[in-house]
Amino acid sequence: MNTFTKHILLFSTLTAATSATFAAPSFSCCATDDSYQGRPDEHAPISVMGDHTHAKSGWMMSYRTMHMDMGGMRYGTDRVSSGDVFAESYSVTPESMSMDMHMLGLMYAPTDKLTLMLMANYIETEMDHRVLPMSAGMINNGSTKFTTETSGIGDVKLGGLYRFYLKENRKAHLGLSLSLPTGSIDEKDTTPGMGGPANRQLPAPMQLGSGTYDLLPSLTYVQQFDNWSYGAQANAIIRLESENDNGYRLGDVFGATTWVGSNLNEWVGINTGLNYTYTSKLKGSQDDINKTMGGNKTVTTAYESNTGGERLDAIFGINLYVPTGSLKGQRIAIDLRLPLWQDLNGYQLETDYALTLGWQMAF
Ligand SMILES: [Cu+2]
Repeated sequence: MNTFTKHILLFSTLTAATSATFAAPSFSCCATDDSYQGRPDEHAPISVMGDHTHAKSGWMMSYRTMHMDMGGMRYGTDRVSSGDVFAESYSVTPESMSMDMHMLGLMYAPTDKLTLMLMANYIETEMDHRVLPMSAGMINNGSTKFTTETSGIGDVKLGGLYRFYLKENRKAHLGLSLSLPTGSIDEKDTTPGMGGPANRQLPAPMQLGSGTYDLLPSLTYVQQFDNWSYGAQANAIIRLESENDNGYRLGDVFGATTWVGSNLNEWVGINTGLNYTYTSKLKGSQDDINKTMGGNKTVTTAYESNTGGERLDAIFGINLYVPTGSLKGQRIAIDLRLPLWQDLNGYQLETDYALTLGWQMAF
């Protein structure tokens, strides 16, 4: 936990320095319904979901695209090589993975206190693997490399945000969404195995959905000052079923995020934050995934011992807001998440970065 404490201290110093450096224009303060609208820092960094509510009869459409890159394996907090993974009797190890997610969102507020949300997404993944050279002839036509890909719609989420607290420049809301198992968990691609490469079921990290109904609760607090604001959110993903149709359920997730936003002028805001995520292990055994092959283990992603862990990310973002004119109410925002620390269970790919770009239009 020592590293963790150091990161927290570093972050506090950074954010304090940021807010002090960027003295920005004055906005009417603060979180009463009208004056709260229309500031770049009215929204959190774009990768934070369910961060804001809308005033009665307000609508918002949004599109976000997220690109995540993972490269190199880890065991706990240590980087390991493909050779290290093979030394643990695995025949195949992932080397890198990328994920692109396109998210369409709709928000509508029937009352000042309640905002309804709907989100659908489209996911594309790609994973590069290395095969134990000694086994390559037998399971992969002699090649030590292969790549798997999947794409399709993910899990649809619907729910609401309820603002239960609003006082001067402080506000808080509770969120509750249900994730429907609309994403496929039956994605296949060509992978090595006994008898050579063939179209086979892919492990859970490459699947497009959880395969279970999941509950997504959240609690968000925001305090707003003349030129800057800060917020905090706790959220979770709780799997409502003990297993999906393929004999497993993904781990539960608990997340905590804090951010500070500062307005440089009426239409540009910068923000920075920290996100901590804990994911528990996958439960159950993945059906149709081979776990032994000629006395060796197969691929690391087939085993539940190589799932779950903790991660701390730094967030750096820019929010653009159009305050007047025909494009009034539109926002474009970008943020970058960089892991400061990751402690993964077993052997897993480490995350290098996640970049999110989004467009939002309120009407
Ligand atoms: Cu919104």
